[in-house]
Amino acid sequence: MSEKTVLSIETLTRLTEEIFRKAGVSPLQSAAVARVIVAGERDACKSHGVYRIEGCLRTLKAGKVEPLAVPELIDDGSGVIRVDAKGAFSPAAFELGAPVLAARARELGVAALVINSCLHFSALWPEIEVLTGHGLAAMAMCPSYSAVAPSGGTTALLGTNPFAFGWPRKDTTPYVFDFATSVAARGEIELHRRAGKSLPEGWAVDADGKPTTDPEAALQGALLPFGAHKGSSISTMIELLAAVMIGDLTSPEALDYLGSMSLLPHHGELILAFSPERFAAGRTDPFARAEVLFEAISGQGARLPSQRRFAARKTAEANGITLTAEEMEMLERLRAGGLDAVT
Ligand code: NDP
Ligand code: PYC
Repeated sequence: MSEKTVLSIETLTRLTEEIFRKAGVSPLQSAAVARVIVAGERDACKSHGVYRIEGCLRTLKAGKVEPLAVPELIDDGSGVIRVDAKGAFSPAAFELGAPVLAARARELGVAALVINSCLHFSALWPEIEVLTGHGLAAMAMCPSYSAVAPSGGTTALLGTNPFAFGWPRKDTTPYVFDFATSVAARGEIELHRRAGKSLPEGWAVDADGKPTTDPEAALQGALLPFGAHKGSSISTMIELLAAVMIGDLTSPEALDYLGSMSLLPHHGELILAFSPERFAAGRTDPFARAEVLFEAISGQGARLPSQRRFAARKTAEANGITLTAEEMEMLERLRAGGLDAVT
């Protein structure tokens, strides 16, 4: 069994930030990116934790992300707030727009944050939790790049297009789900390949459109949408709302721009925030009624989404984050070598 290393959340955050700064990324961008990556590792979301650092640096080396760009807020006082990420990583753009989005949603009842022109590599739940932290319900979605065949098709066209939702709860963690609209995120397939593990049946087809459980063949072929035509339709909706509607790249266009799925995708994101009190307008208490629903779900023995994640967070906060010898070797290699260490 390989040796494990335990790092505190603060130490891993500092190390991740240092890797990005040494690679030429601005302090603003490095700090925001490190917060999101370490949140993924802390919450045991391995497909969007430290494993993503190398892909970010590879994309930087290929000149497909702007390391020094400063995101710009464009706010005309309406319900649509915009942040132009100017080709940089998405987390700093979100951090700039989120307080304005929250204030506007409380003022108007509903508001949207559009992020344009960003490199997007992260999970969406960190953003959702910022908004539930303001007592708001929230949704977030974005395209990625063509990796998923539409239901009934055989060739990669749609992105793995994540969709996330959150509902605030008093005195406990929020209700949050966040999933790819493919059966699994592409990051999961890459982790299976690295670990030499087969995929479960029904996740992917090979380059000839035939079902496969070989992760390498799946990466050359296409993933499948979750729930057949249902996931395929939700994924198409995300292409329409979070790419076409906001004037940004769709998944096929993002792949054309990059030329390779070994890099991370450039496109936009759409985040919606709702004030439950404003929508309920005093008819009922939306928070109390939501609790009745959550209790009925848990009462059947079903678990709420994000419960696994919140449990992992508790453990990491108490005991630190455990990394494998391979993960530590990768972090040290990138810290020492910067962009030269990336192939
Ligand atoms: P999973 O299938 O692992 O999990 C999806 C969600 O379902 C989580 O909220 C999870 O909660 C919940 N869940 C899992 N099992 C159960 C269960 N038995 N009962 C109730 N809830 C459950 O995620 P994916 O592989 O689809 O996606 C992983 C991540 O990848 C997401 O965070 C997504 O944002 C990200 N992603 C990002 C992309 C991008 O372009 N930026 C593209 C695609 C994906 P829990 O965590 O507690 O298990
Ligand atoms: O895991 O599918 C994925 C993914 C694509 C871009 C970022 N994550």
